[in-house]
Amino acid sequence: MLMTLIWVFLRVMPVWAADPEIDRLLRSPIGKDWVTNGGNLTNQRYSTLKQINTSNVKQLKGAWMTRLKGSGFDAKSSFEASPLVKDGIMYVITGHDDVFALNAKTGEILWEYWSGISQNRLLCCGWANRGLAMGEGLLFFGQLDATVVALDMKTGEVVWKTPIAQYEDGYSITSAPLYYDGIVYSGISGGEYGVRGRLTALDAKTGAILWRSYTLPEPGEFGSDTWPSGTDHAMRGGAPVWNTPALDSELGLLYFATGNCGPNHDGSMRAGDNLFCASMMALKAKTGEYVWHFQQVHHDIWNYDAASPVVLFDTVINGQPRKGIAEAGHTGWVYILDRTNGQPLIGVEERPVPQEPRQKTAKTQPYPIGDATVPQCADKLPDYDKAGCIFEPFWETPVPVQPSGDGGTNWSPVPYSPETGYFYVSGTVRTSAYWRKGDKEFVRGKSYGGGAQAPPVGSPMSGTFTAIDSKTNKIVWQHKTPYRLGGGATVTAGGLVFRGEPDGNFLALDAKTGEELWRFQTGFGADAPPVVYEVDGEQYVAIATGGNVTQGSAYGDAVWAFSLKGQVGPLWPPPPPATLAGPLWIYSRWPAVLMASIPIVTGVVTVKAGDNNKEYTYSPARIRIQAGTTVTFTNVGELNHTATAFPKHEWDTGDLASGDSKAITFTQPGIYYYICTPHPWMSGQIIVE
Ligand SMILES: [Cu+2]
Repeated sequence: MLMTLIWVFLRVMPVWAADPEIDRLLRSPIGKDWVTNGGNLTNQRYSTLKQINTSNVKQLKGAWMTRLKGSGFDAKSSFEASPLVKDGIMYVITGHDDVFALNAKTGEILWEYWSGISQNRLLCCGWANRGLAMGEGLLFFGQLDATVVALDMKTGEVVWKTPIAQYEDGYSITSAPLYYDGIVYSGISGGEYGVRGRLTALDAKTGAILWRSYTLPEPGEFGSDTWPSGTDHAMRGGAPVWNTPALDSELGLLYFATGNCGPNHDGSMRAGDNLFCASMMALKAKTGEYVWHFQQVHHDIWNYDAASPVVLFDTVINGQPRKGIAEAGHTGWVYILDRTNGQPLIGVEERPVPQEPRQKTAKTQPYPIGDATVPQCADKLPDYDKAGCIFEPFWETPVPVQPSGDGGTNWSPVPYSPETGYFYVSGTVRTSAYWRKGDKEFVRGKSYGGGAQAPPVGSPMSGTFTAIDSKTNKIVWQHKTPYRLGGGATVTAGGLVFRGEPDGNFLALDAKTGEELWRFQTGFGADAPPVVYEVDGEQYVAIATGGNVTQGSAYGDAVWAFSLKGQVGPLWPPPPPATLAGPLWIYSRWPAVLMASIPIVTGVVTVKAGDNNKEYTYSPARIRIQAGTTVTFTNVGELNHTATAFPKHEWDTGDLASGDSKAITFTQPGIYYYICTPHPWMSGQIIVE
């Protein structure tokens, strides 16, 4: 009798949820609030707000711009986060894992959390954090020290911290977590350090680890026959998860994509397809149990990892309603599958590919039916015998291949509009020369690349922005962009696609036609995915502008919000990123990079900042003087500037307001570089003889 009563009670009791309001918002179309990285559980980044639309977007201006106190304002950091907004408060995390709460209407800083994270990190690709999650009054995020942290949303106080892996072994977290129904789901990074990829589920209230689901099988587990038997290569084979998962609450499935195999460019010791590298995966959301996988690249040696967040969408194909999932890869293709079972929705063909027996290359590779968003063959270059197309293998002689492992779609989120049925894909056009570098022992916590890829010096780098029809996987329209695109985009019911550019511009396009409707200079590399929200009846569009190491764009520490009533005008353009590859330009935003191309002037003892209407310049930028000479620095620009010796700080003009001057006498012979502290991409040189 008692048993029956309990059974009846359980049957009629509604399902208990720890945060029913957030769960409901996560399952609903995106409205006033933006409560998770991808907007809701689908990662669609489609906002239903339409106060700002194709007819009035030209009036859009800055509502506010807030600088985040220098957090992540340096050459090693990228600002990749989508701000979250709930009840008029914005939460944003920088590349240094520092979190700020802002008044979403005014930009005023309400509280701040400084991670204090140590500067000695094993990181392949710079300092980055792709965002936050929220639920149960807490904000969740991963840190570069492989720790998941929960802060009190009201105060920014730490509620719990859980290390989910050893950072000393090369693990870090760069992806935004996902919160749903009492669970925080976090990925892991470190594919360049011989890590074992995993998805970790934590109890949102306590931070306790509920389960780990590994993306690399142990001997005997499903998929282990795709690695050489009797070896432990799979245990350090990479397949990290560095994007936010999506979740289908009806199917009870969690989805994500995995990174490259390790070692990245040496497949000689890991014969087989190497599951589950470079794959889309589905797990049971409650238990982490494997449900299905789809591998985009077998036995990857090109760094073609699946890095962009998966997108869930519903569609009708041949008259049948279908539940879709899509992911845009480094390969340049969009992979469109049925999310109930991982089978292709439109079609993927396994085709034979060129072979290199020493690399143990896979015999065939998946070719999705449809169009690629970037060119898939390299141009013939003078110093190389070969020009490789996608899946061209290599050994120890460098072979240029396109797309490169830094090409196609990287971490950039891809929005989907249910109105147009299009995906909006950011792409990078870039060739890499690949080579394997001898046999290399695995050492825990050390780089485990097995070779390298580098863009041939002087080879062009650019971008594409493409609307792909979800029903055909074909290009509807495409923009060729002067710079590599990396920030991703967001689409609205107002018929607009918003996206940034690494030269600082923030753009609104017509979602149907691709026509550019609006453009605004933010003053910093605009390489983060925008978000859309509403406070007190007014719609805003916001973007973090802090540049990106991979795009080589100007760094910053700013968040911009735009509205139709906004009054804040554009800033001066920062220096644009390089469009040709060069040895120092690759991952560097070092100020001395372009110095060699600037003429050296003698007989001049006055240096002007902001001369000739070029705000972010010194002129002349390079002078040669005798020891004992006094040089006068004058600010003839509009903004405050400094001239500060770099990197040793031997001398400094301090802040010069417009019209101010400062004289400095140089007694010690030497070669001095200097930068402007508030605008560190401004640089000059003084040669003292
Ligand atoms: Cu300046």
